[in-house]
Amino acid sequence: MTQSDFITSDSIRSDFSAAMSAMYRDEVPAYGTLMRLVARVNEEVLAADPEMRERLAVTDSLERISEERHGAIRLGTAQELSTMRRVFAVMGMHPVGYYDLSTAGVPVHSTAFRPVGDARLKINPFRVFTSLLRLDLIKDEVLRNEAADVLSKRKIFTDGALALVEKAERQGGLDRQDAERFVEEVLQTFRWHDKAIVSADMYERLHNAHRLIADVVSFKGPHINHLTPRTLDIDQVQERMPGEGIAPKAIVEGPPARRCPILLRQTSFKALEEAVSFRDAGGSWRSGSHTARFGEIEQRGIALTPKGRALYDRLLNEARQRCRPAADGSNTSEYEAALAEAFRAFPDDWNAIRRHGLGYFTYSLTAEGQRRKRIDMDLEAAIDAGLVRFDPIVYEDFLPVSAAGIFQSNLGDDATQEFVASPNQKMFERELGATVLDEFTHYAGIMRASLDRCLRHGGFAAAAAE
Ligand code: OOG
Ligand code: NI
Repeated sequence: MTQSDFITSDSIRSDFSAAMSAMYRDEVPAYGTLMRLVARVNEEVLAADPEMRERLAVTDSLERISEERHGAIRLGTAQELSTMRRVFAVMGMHPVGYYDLSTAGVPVHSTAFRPVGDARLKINPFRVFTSLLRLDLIKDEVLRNEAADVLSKRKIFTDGALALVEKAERQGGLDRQDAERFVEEVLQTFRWHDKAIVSADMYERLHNAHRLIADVVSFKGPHINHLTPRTLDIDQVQERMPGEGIAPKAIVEGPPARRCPILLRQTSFKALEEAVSFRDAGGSWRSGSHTARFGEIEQRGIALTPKGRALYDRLLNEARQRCRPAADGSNTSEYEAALAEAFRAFPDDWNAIRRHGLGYFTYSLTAEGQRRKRIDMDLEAAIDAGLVRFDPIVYEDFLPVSAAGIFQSNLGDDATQEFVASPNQKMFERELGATVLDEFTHYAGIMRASLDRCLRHGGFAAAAAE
């Protein structure tokens, strides 16, 4: 077996993402409806906005849009998390970022497994928001121990999946046949199971402690709880969802609608109540229901620098202090107005965002710039002269406040519960068995590399690139 017989991790990720999407479409038909709506809106946007189409084409990003999606899972133990890390590594997905959701009343902390680096993201940007349940935040000690006991006994990966992960690690890759089996085996972990592994009584007690605890502990595996396509116009999709028989949550999370989209805007449809059955002490099955799976869409904008992110956080806080969005939608327009008002302080022009150091961009030589042997001017002058162009770098990560809003809306809005804020990245990384990549460092690296490329070709004054 030589290296050249191996399938690339990027191609395994693409195959896995497609397989997951097909499985979820079968399991949750509303996801298929949403996908079709998003595809239609994206086509319309591209037809109406040639400038956006051109920007996406120039940056090789047009193809990825229709393929793009993220999913989310919730795990129960450190062992599950660290094995999941090894599974995702085979597909070229690595942990980026740490999200503490305890502050928002959700007893988990999370990371996003995703491809790292511009080229890999362009091939297929599939990501999975992965949360680990924090049993340490459950107050009831008896329940905590019972839950830990159930979790310690379950096996969420098939033997075949584990064997292939080990093989991939040993060999440094998988050949085509193994890669196909790997996708098939790993997919099983994310399937929905309608037979719970706990009794109706225990489910009830877990559910009373927190809905999310019941979701994680009661089943054989971490069913994928949503898959989110990327849209180029989230307001359009939100508006047209009811026409397709889908009821969206009251507000779009994240920044307001803008000419220059920043970070991430998300909305979802409510989780479905699905039939499940619980095992009684006597071994018989009792029917009940469980609510976990939902649909979500998102629109991605530019990745912000720490300075830009601080401004975003401040403005979002300001808006939410003025008007806290009600789950029933009764003050949606008031909230939207407060949000738009607050965000007037955030420049809405790519060049202003760039010059203020608020966002990350890639730089490249234009056709004219490439024709020049040497560019004897600084970067800003080269941009003004049309020799260098800049394009926003897409935000590939998540937002804790938005994630909390999505969690809440799907857990039932009455379920808001206080936990002591206790971010613990060190503990998370210990459980993960690795450190998470800092997203800002990553984006800064992509920007830097693009500048260096320009510099090598154009040789313009280096000082400008600082
Ligand atoms: C994850 C919610 C977070 C997002 O897009 O912010 C998320 C979950 O409900 O498990 O997926
Ligand atoms: Ni999501």
